[in-house]
Amino acid sequence: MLCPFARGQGDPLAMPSLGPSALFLLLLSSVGSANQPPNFVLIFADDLGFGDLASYGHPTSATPNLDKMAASGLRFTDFYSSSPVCSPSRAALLTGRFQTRSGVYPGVFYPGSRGGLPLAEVTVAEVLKGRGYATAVVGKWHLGFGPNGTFLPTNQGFDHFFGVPYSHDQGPCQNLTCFPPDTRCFGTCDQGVVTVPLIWNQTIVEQPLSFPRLQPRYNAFARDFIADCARRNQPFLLYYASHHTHYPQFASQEYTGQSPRGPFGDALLEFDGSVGHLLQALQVNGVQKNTLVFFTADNGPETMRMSRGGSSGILKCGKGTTYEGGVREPAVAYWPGRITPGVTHEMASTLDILPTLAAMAGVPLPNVTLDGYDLSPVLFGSGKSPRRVMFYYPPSPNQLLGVFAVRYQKYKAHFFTQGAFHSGMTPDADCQGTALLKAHDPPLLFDLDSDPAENYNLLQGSTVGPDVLAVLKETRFQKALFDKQMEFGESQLARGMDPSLEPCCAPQCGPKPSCCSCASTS
Ligand code: CSN
Ligand code: MG
Repeated sequence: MLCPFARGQGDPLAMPSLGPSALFLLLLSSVGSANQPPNFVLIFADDLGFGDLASYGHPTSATPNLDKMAASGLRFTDFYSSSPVCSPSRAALLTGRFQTRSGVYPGVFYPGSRGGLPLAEVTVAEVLKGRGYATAVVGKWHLGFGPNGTFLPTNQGFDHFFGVPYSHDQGPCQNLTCFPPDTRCFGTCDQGVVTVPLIWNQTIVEQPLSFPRLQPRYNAFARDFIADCARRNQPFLLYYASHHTHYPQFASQEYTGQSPRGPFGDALLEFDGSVGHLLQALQVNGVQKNTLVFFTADNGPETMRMSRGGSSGILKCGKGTTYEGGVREPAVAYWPGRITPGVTHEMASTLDILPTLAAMAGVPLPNVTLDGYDLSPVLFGSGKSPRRVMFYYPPSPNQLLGVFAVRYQKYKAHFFTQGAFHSGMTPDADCQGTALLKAHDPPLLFDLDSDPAENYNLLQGSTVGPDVLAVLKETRFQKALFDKQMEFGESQLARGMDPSLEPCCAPQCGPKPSCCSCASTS
């Protein structure tokens, strides 16, 4: 039987239960490993906005564990994802390179996509394997499936994968996302493709998967992975890529109806609960003193879902746009005893994760062009962020236009703006899908420290001083320099789709896609 939790022979996560004396030995052994490189837990939320957490000002969100992390960790106010949509932002997180280099554009991967994150790209998991790390990803991959699962995480440096290869709305989801199961779920998601599979390493263990059952299974998998690594005294990278709070929102029985914020709040509460489970697993296994936990999200809120779609708070627009709401995200670095609690306004990005973890683990950087920096000075309070500039690509970047916007220190210049259907349904016309691509010459220029909402163009009005003109010149220079050196990799999304590549638990069955249905084997 194919069961991720089976503790049989040959199971990579097999673990005997530990008695008190074994636990004592385990604690001793972790004390004795002071020069062992740290463990890393990367927590990545999906479509979660800058204004969605209580610790970022939301009045009704219930996120006690994330708030605890924020209160006893380092909370970022100026942290950026590399893209306002999912696949490219994940590609950048894992490679430290803009999605344009790896070819993860335009848009996002679909179940039958031919392409994926190229195997030649070096992921943070592959980097850390160079120092003997155990690596696992739990949750949403969204960097391709491809022929025979070519692009699955197990071919990108991860020892284990337990999760979904793409977004959970990329398949028919009638009655799959709500509890109790016979209630009418909200939305039907994508029709005409296979139902969403749950995959363990390379094998489909359930199709369609039951979403209200999913989070408890993820929690158990993550706990077993942490326990197994702790027992073997092996450093680890756990990349926990939650489906929450992406549409369609779901939650297990424990969390359904528990939040004052409705289905979005329930999904967020369940996500927060899983963060609590992770922190507890670190504690129980005695590795919390040697583990950096880093939390952020892939892109801004999908306001087209209205009250189910999340909030960018004070920031403008959301998912799919290069306004702040599309890419600026909550982020917390948590390592009690090593990282001083506080708030930082230093600029940082998901692009910086790979260089930072590599430095902390003492492994060399891959021999490729990186777009990230080592954030150690920010995390450990020894200095300023090495990142002075951030570049903003739209979901469909091209070489002709280059980056849409540049942030230089506290200033942001928009050279192009465009709305997105994902950012619709708010009163701001600039965010809507009907707001067409617009070039700005001179660019729209904002001071994000005094005007984070991007309301007041510094170049509008009578008095434009020399300081502002100097900034204008600098942002133009930065854009030109960046666009000139950027090498676009071959587009993986332009390779198109082939329905026969969609994951199917019964490969020889017919007619597809409806025959691809198998009961749980876990
Ligand atoms: S995303 O959401 O994967 O979190 O970016 O589920 O951009 O066309 C985005 N898109 C399906 C999605 C499609 C998604 C798109
Ligand atoms: Mg997303």
